[in-house]
Amino acid sequence: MRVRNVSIVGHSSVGKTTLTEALLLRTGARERLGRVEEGTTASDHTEAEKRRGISITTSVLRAEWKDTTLNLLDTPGSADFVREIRGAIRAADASLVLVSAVSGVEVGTERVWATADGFNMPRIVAITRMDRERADFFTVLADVQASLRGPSAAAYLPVGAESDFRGVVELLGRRAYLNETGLQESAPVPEDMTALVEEYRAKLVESIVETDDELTERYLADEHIDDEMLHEAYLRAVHAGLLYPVIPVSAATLVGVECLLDLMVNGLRSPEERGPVTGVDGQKREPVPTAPTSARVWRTTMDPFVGKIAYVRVWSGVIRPGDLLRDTTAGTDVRPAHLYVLSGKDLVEVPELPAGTIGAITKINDVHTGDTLSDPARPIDFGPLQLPEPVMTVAIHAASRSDEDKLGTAMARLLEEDPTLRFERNADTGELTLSGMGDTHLEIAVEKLGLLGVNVTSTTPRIAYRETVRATAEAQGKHKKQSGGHGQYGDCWLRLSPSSEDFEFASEVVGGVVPTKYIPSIEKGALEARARGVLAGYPVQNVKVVVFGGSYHDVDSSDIAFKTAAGLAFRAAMEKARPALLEPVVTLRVRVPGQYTGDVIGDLQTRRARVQGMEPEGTVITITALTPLAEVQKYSADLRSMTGGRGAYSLKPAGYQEVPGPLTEKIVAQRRAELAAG
Ligand SMILES: Nc1nc2c(ncn2[C@@H]2O[C@H](COP(=O)(O)OP(=O)(O)OP(=O)(O)O)[C@@H](O)[C@H]2O)c(=O)[nH]1
Ligand SMILES: [Mg+2]
Repeated sequence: MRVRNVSIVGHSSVGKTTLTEALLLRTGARERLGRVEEGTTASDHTEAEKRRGISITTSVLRAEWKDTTLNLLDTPGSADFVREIRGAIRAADASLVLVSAVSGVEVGTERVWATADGFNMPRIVAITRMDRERADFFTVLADVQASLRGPSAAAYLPVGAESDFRGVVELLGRRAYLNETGLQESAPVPEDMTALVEEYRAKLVESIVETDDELTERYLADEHIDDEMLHEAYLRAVHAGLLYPVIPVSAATLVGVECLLDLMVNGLRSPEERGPVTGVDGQKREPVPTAPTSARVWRTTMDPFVGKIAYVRVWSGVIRPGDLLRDTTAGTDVRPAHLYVLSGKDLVEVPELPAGTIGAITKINDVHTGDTLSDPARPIDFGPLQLPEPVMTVAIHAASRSDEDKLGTAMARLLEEDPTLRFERNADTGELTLSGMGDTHLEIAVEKLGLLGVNVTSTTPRIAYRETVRATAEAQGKHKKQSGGHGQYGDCWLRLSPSSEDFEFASEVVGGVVPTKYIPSIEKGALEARARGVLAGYPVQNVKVVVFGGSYHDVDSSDIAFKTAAGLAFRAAMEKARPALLEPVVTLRVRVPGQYTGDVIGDLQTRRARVQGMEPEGTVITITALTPLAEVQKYSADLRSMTGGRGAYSLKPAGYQEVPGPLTEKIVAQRRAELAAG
């Protein structure tokens, strides 16, 4: 069985879905070229995708070309959907990386390239949109070779460019393939290109020779290398990921598409050629039907009709309906009922899923994204998918009581499907928050809740401010109620001072002015009081509390009286200790193409950020800045509009800093109004 499992990856909107559509049309899997703008592509089949004109999930599209089955995994481009991208790259055997002939290498290109490196993926680079104005194959080729690590070399050159892009020249064979009549026809190399072809063919030959010791020797000894030898070495190198061939295409005019199909079938490795896969414990599984069964679940989704669908890549053995499989990640057993191969939204039932296939299984509810399924007699675990930390958070508010009751279950379903979402109650603000990879990601999650019958709204989360003291101050707290009968009496003096610890408590009471047995109650009182600072009722941190005086009453003093007295003393002392408001700060790392540096830094300065460093890398630059969290809660959308979707960022908590005076007044006033309004 000849199969090629290929993930189609690249920056947002570079043209992955459109090229997939072109590949399907050229192979006859589709009769008409669907268009993203019209919502008629095979890949972007969900309502959310059609409405937004972007891919949100990875679709598997199936096609046949020259006796080979192609499983094309069309991935989303946006970093919001990193789980879909990484899962697909790992489930396939090679990657087709798209780079725009107009805008070149972008942040999204770099990201998928690094992921493909992480999984040692052989790859082809397609420079697409060659029919667009300002398309420039040679500049972008140089950009690819300068910015993306590894051995990329042009294997094809374009004939014409922009609206005149009408074919490609295959360099090794010195043959042109022109699409002047729609379908591709082979032709001699145009005369005006012969010098250019020889120049780039020589570069390609050099790249091929470098991958093969015997050829290197012949080359250095100036011995003749015949075309067949060269071609075999070329295919071996592409198979093994020692050479990344670059080809120009246009998904809109289909020029170069047939050559790309040939390159995928002849150049990329099959599941068998990929060789054994290794489990976390070092066990290996041969990619053959006779080996013990093993598979990985690379994505799961909830289908309104068939329920949960688990997308699997079968690494070894064969899965048949009713087989008993061990989910080694969850430690449970599953028995798949129905098996399918996929093409867009269509599930085609099949009698088995042998090693090397990408398919789907239903009726296995306890299985999650990233799980390994294997023969219970020979269990193996391939380990979880490494996923980045969320970068954006919203507060979630249920629309009604009944929505609130349903929220937990519905959210659990979302989290099961998508491990890059995080749902929690913020310990400081008490808000329910949902974190994810970006604003689009979170919007879609809220939409999905709606589809599950739970109406919620999302808002910018409250900031968990803190308070502290900047000076040392002392105060007395006296709690005295003695109006006949058993009274209450507690009296203590507290000193508050700044501390590098979160909270410190000590006693400097001498002479028993406050009996030792009440000291813990004083500490408790101080601890309780620090939960609501005097400025705006936020928790107090970095404070040292010392009890150094007081008095007691033999009968009326009690733990509760001293706890109350301590609370009074704490607040009174804090008022005098130059209280300050603290805000959470984050380390923000922004990656953008160099030309946006000025805009991004200018914008960061309006967000009270402190730039800490800039690291150029090829055409992209990483800016690191310490930034108040309050200023970057909606950064995902802002960065997208500043850079036309060409930037990415991550953020990590980095402690607290003092809020500037005027802003403190504003926040305190707002908070006091809220507290007053209850
Ligand atoms: N002229 C021209 N337009 C193209 C080409 N490829 C894609 N486009 C257009 O570019 C836009 C984005 O194309 P998509 O195929 O959705 O891009 P994508 O990479 O799948 O986008 P995401 O899935 O959102 O990352 C659409 O308007 C396409 O019509 C091409 O080769 N030539
Ligand atoms: Mg797409």
